Amino acid sequence: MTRTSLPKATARAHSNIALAKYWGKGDVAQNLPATPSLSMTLSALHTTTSVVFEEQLTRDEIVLNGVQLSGEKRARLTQFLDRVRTLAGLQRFACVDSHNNFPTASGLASSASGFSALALAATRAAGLAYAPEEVSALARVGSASAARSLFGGYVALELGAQSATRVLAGDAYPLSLLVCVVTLLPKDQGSTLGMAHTQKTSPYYPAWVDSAPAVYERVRGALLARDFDALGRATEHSALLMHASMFAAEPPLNYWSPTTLALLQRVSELRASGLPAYATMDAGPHVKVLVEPHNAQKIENALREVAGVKDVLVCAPGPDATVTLEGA
Ligand code: 2P0
Repeated sequence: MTRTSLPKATARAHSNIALAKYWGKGDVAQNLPATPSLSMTLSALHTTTSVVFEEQLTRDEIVLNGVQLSGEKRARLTQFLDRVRTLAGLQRFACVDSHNNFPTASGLASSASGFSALALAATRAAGLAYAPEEVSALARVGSASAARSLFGGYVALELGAQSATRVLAGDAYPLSLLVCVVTLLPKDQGSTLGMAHTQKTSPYYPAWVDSAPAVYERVRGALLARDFDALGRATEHSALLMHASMFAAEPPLNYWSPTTLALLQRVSELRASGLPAYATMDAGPHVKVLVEPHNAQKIENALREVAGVKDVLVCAPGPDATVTLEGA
């Protein structure tokens, strides 16, 4: 391929929600997590990103959901594109157009699907024929949770690993995750700063990092055994351990709203009434509820009735990230 015929690459990556959480960095420069994590890729939430490197551009042009990015948000993405340019020996700037089909930067893992789609589209647009694990390692540098979004089903980012790996295919254990949307607004404190603050000021952070590997093993073991209750209990425990470390930061890092608590209460009541359901929360007020598909409709109906719930997005395990090329 000559440099005048670089293609436009369009990638789609699905968001993911960690059942065993990542929170805190073991190596900031390489963006390696301090905890192992395991997620479910989400069928209903995705980012679509096209990238083309063009000779006539004098800077990267980056549009997210129809709006030109500027400032720090743009800088984070141009730094990532610089890395791709270096890897490809390329000097051209890029035209990037990205779209999320769900609220951005609100605790629904838009950075996971976003950096995953960008890593896949940008490498292919730059002519780099990377294997999925190499794209995953690159995406991780942009945002660690993005390493997991390259793969469908259930995916782990093990402690110290450069890239994520699939633990189980989605159709081998098709659970449902009900994403209860509590706000459409972006969060006040992004994950990267939030975890640095927790790491620096929370006396519970070391306890979180110490306990995370055993909880990760519980999540992984229960998933492989298809033991729903054990999986759900370990999933809730991971989320609450992580949030406890945030609450104990100074000043506290509280991503919860009254609706978050009302949803947790409702999940607990549903369980007591014989409908197995388990909750997890990320860096935002939304509550994601893990259920078995045959109970999903009843539980969804109950969660929609909780005051403050704006929507419930029903997800199955999502697919691998994909990419198409035009003009190659
Ligand atoms: C996770 N989260 O495992 C955890 C649970 C949020 C709470 O990964 O600094 O956007 O870009 O590597 O990946 C969100 O953190 O952070 C996240 P960076 P990222 O899904």
